[in-house]
Amino acid sequence: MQNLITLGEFIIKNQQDFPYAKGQLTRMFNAITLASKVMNSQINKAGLVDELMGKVGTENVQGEEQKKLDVYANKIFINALKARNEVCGIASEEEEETIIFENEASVNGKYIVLIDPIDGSSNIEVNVSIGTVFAIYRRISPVGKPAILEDFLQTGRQQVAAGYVIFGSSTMLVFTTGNGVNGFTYDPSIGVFYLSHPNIKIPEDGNIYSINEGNSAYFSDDIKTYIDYCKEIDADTNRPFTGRYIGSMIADLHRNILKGGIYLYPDSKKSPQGKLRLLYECNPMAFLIEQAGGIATDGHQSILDLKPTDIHQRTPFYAGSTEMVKVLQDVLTNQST
Ligand code: P6P
Repeated sequence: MQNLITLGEFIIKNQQDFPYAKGQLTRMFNAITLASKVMNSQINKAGLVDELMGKVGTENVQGEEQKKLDVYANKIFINALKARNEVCGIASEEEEETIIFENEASVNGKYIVLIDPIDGSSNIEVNVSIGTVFAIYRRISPVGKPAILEDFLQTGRQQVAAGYVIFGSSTMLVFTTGNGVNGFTYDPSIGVFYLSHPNIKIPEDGNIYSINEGNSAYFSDDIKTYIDYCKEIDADTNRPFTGRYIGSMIADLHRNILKGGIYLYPDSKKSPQGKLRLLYECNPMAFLIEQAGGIATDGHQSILDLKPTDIHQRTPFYAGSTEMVKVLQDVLTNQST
């Protein structure tokens, strides 16, 4: 077992990575880890608690069926963050509009948080890993007044911290503050996150490709060409690659970050802008992947350089090991592979 460094000790030891925060990072991560602990205990028994399983019978702004756990998680994370005065506003996949905290303490908060409370919620009923994704920005509007929409529409390059919590065979928090990526595994017996994956680096190359090939009929010829490339026999380039796709972006990306690989959710006839949301799925994951030494692109530029215009906008998303993404980029710019 790694030498036992707790998340709290790690943040204090690395406080210099977050120079503007006198303990504010700690308090925001305390909110996120507290909510994660509550979610961990609920997810582990979701099959036993009718209030947590199944559909709510409503749709979110995306027109997607909301699962009871989506709505529950949204409430837990928002309440935990609201209780910390550092946060002046939140944007959530489950909320059509931004949530602006107008109480006196919160309008002095310097940070906003964008969150997908439960990514992969369709997997809840079948016991497959799901997760929470979050991005933290410093507000650009003046402190002392309520946050404004522009605070939420910054490019991903402006993130001060980002991460995900994966609820799988174990519960892990993986995050970056712009100085590398570190993973913490939760020990529920004592309620502590321990540093288990220090300084995560994604392998430069890999042989796992993750895409929903069931959508192939809708894909562009370039994406079909790349999928064919993944399946060709070529020992020099370790092909055919292995197909791995479980329909939870966080779980698919977590595996590919640790083992090497590429995750693709392209634009297609079925999803003209792609499916994944830029602000609270792609930007935080792109920040982590670039910090871990990989590439995250919309096919033309880094995800982190895309200028948002809407809090729920979607983007094509290709991310993972540098060498694998470069081959895809060659295909997308119609160079030979
Ligand atoms: P499809 C889950 O709904 C999600 O947003 C990602 O977590 C996942 O990778 C993707 O959608 C799955 O979408 O169209 O392949 O079922």
